[in-house]
Amino acid sequence: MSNFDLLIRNGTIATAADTFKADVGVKAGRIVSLGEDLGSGEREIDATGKLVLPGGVEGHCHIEQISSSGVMTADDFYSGTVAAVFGGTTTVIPFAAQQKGDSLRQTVEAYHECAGPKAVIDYGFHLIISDPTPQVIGQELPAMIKDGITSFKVYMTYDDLRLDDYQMLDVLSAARRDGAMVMVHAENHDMIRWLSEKLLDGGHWQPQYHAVSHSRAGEGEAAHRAIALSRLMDQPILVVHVSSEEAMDEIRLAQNKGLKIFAETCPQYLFLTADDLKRDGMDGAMFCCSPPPRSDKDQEAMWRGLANGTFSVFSSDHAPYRFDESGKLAAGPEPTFKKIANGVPGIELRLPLLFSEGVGKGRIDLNRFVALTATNVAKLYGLAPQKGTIAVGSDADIAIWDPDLEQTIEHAMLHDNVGYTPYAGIKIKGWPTTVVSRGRVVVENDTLNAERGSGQYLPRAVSEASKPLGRLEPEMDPDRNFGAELLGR
Ligand code: DUC
Ligand code: ZN
Ligand code: ZN
Repeated sequence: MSNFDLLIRNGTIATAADTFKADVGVKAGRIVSLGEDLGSGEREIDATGKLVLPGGVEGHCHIEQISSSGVMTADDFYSGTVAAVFGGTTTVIPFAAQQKGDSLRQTVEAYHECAGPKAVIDYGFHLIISDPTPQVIGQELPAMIKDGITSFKVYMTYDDLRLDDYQMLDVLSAARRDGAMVMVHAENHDMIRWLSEKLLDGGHWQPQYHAVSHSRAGEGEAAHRAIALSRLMDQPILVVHVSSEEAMDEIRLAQNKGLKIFAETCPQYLFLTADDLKRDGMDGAMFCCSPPPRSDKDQEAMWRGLANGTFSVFSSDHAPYRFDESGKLAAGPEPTFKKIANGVPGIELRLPLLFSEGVGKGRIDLNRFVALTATNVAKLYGLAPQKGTIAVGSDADIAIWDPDLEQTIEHAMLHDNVGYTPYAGIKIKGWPTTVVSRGRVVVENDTLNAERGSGQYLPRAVSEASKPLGRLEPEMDPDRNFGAELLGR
């Protein structure tokens, strides 16, 4: 009689803290034992020479989402989660995006209907708040947080999504009341609008001008402003998809002052530059995302921020649009840069790219890799310790890596529905060849063994990270001022 449903033997385990040799015993979908000579399993995997890592937790991806200009992503919850799991990710937290006028419950129910029958790995949702009415802030948001949607994204730009500073304060105050994490897309809307109009007036409509219109100064300014709003409300934020040294420096400065400002960067800011948007004809559209890829110097800064802890998480911001009339070119064969659907795919390559160029080239160590791609994501978004680590009691979500497998990236090796990858031609070393989700061996020998709809929905807890510092500005301090009223207590 076997002790375990699954036993992974002889591998090298890495968590966010340690690297050690041990066997992993799995029963009823959870890790129940770590140790030497653990006995036998119904199913055994020999991981000699392999790395046994927590499955990745993807904290920023857009799946089966209609963009604010009405374009549907190429990936639905089946292809999106299949692509994720082949790249070593076992949990995704995509967005349920509120359209103006919709209630948050309506919004989330619609995404449940899409995800439930299709997802092959476990998933939660962040909300995107585009319409923070008093009803949304006062009733709907607290109810959603209690239901386990404990994080939401707000935008400082995009015509149909952006919140002004007053609305941002309303959202931060609601987050403070119930302990939710606020993710901020930080770019200065009017700087983008002004630059775009001037560029278009001058006949500069091609994809490359997208990068010009989304300036570093505008990203840095918005990051600074978001931090000031967070400081006034004493409510942590997470600045998503940081692309520029300027924005990163603002974040580092705030962190050095002891503020709870978290930050994320993404593969497009390590591997692409604004020059990619200058490729022939409309090809540059394949690299248009916001914020845009920038310079070699900014790339180096992002690597520095990953190594020194400025960034807590590394996400793909997978926003998949095909390079055709269903996606990037929905507005016509030669749209102006303003009309190109924003976003790049990356859900499957997120981990292999960072592993190869980060761990493989000595820029970050293996434990930091695990922290950035799994453990910190789970902690920030209320999924720890169920997800994001290898520990007794955690879900058996495990990626077994061949650290020596060398490949040159091409789209044919990927499982998304996008038809291209911006990372084609890059040589990488290391790939997760066997992937386990809640104890099920879902990927092995390049084959998927998971039914549509077998992923489970994850209601999430309120995270420690989203709790206020308790360090109130004098203006907000109840003992000295009107703080009790201002903070709604
Ligand atoms: N920018 C976003 O803010 N979201 C999706 C993709 C993108 O490029
Ligand atoms: Zn964004
Ligand atoms: Zn995004």
